[in-house]
Amino acid sequence: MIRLIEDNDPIAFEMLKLLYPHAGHAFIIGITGSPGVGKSTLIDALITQFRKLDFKVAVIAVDPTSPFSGGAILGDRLRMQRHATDEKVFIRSMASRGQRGGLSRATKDAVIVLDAMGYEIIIIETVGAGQAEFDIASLAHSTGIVTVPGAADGIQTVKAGILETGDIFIVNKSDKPDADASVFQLDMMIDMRKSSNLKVTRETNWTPRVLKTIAQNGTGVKELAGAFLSHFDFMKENNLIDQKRNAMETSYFHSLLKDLTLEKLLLFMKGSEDCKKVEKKIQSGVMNPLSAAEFLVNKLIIFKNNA
Ligand SMILES: Nc1nc2c(ncn2[C@@H]2O[C@H](COP(=O)(O)OP(=O)(O)O)[C@@H](O)[C@H]2O)c(=O)[nH]1
Ligand SMILES: [Mg+2]
Repeated sequence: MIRLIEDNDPIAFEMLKLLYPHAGHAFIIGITGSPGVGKSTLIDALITQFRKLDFKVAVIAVDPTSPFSGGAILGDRLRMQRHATDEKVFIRSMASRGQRGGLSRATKDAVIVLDAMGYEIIIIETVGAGQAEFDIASLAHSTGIVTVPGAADGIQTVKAGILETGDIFIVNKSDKPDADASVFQLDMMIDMRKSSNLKVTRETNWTPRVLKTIAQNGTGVKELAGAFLSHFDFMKENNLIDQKRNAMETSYFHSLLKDLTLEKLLLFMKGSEDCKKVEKKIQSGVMNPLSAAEFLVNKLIIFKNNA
């Protein structure tokens, strides 16, 4: 199914419609942060913790840089290789290449498939910074932001406006110097947000937690798994799951609307007599491509007036 989704196969769309009613039970965790901070290593360790609690776990590693770097996807998979024989663990990489509707929609499609298959925890790994079109908060119930010791990364995180989307902050590689300083700095920033009356997180009064980990040897990962589960419990206890679900599904609906509108309208326009006429005018030099495109799109105002 995920292969069909990646290929934009029309069968995927039909199958997703059938699968959708069976989804909606999983706890979806987003793990984001700059390349190299240890997200994949951390997720590998998280899988171990969640498996101890007998959860079925799926991971989608989304790396938009992979079509260029090539090695990133393989690296992610290698780092989680020890779970390869566990039939209650599923790990898949998805690339942005070929995704008409952007990575958010393809990832959501894949989440629906895994959710319907009964995976209880679905982890999405994504490179955080500067991905405007990939809004992890609209895909996950709980978002973990991974940083490493050192002021530079901390400041960069805040600059990117990521602080607001984080439910749990992780200072990984805390075997390196200055981990406590980074924890302190993040705690302070969260406090500042709270006292300055800005929303700490989007829709809750959940106070984000800051945790230290060493992903390589699993230090602090049990606590991290616990923190994610307690955030989920917090959402359930405060009736925030429905609210979150509504936001997630509306966002998905909007990305579908965008895709389908573009797809169908483009098909319609390209097949129209007007389009053929205009193409001829471009070829004979009577009309330039810019005015031609504008002319055709302006014709759509007919729809607007009828609505
Ligand atoms: N010293 C140290 N290195 C780590 C730790 N966690 C991960 N790494 C290393 O950091 C590098 C990048 O890790 P990776 O999980 O691929 O990072 P990602 O790009 O965020 O997914 C790898 O060489 C890891 O072995 C840690 O806690 N301490
Ligand atoms: Mg990775």
